[in-house]
Amino acid sequence: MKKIALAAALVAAVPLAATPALATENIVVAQAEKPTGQGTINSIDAAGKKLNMTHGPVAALKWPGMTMDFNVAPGVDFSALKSGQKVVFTLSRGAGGYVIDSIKPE
Ligand SMILES: [Cu+2]
Repeated sequence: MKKIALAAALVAAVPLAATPALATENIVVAQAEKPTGQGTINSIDAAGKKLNMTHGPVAALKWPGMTMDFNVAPGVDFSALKSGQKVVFTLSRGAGGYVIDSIKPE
């Protein structure tokens, strides 16, 4: 009877061991589908690679609409953008929080 009890304990342990791998997969999926939003640019700091925007809700991050400053990822060309313009954008997570990694006129 003792052997059977040990086997049952080993089987029961397998799902626990698999849990970290599943969690990692979920994180990869979340990164592949970038949070997307719409907004209106209030001001642009091209040299500082920043802008201020009033954006609508970002469902993927459960963000409500708000006005805030954003850092813009290196390599993003926003020279065609201007204050007052309506845009669509995607975000990616950087070391200091979310940054705009693509942005274009709506
Ligand atoms: Cu915000």
